[in-house]
Amino acid sequence: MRSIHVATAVALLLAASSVQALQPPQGRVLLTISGAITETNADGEAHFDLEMLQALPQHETITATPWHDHVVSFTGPLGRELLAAVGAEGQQLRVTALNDYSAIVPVDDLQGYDVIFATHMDGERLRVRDHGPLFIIYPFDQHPHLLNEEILTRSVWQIHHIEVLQD
Ligand SMILES: Nc1nc2c(c(=O)[nH]1)N[C@H]1C(S)=C(S)[C@@H](COP(=O)(O)O)O[C@H]1N2
Ligand SMILES: [Mo]
Repeated sequence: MRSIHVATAVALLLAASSVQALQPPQGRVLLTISGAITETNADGEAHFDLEMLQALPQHETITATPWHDHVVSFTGPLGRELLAAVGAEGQQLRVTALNDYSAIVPVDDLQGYDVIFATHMDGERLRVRDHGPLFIIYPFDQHPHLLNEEILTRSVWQIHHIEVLQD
């Protein structure tokens, strides 16, 4: 009996915490996620418009960066929430930019730190000319040891695609 109740409670908790099925995007697609994911809304991929990205739990990171001459406020979805939304199963991401730059980003970075996929800087949409539409921002000022060449190579801007690599 007891174990049945535990199982029921676990199922309810899972239902309450699990992500909604991904709806198709209504607006322009800013980000596609492919690879080892369980949640999709278009041809085996997850497509996100701005509204969908903003519906995810948001985080603000206030930090200096190597690319700005003042402390900046970035906002956007937390990386770990984005991964949860697509049911990411791999441990590594290949993050690709509009200019075809790409970097491998360990999922551990997103689990261990409040890494965001910034959509806004100082309250304004990131345009392509200022590193938009999406810019991976590590919390440099909160964790100064992150300011190293390895993490900088993972700080991809103008992101439009993430592939969750199969383990
Ligand atoms: N879209 C995009 N993001 C990128 C890069 C790039 O070329 N394109 N260069 C990466 C590398 S190798 C580093 S070290 C940092 C800093 O690049 P910078 O020295 O050109 O500012 O940004 C990273 N993010
Ligand atoms: Mo670099």
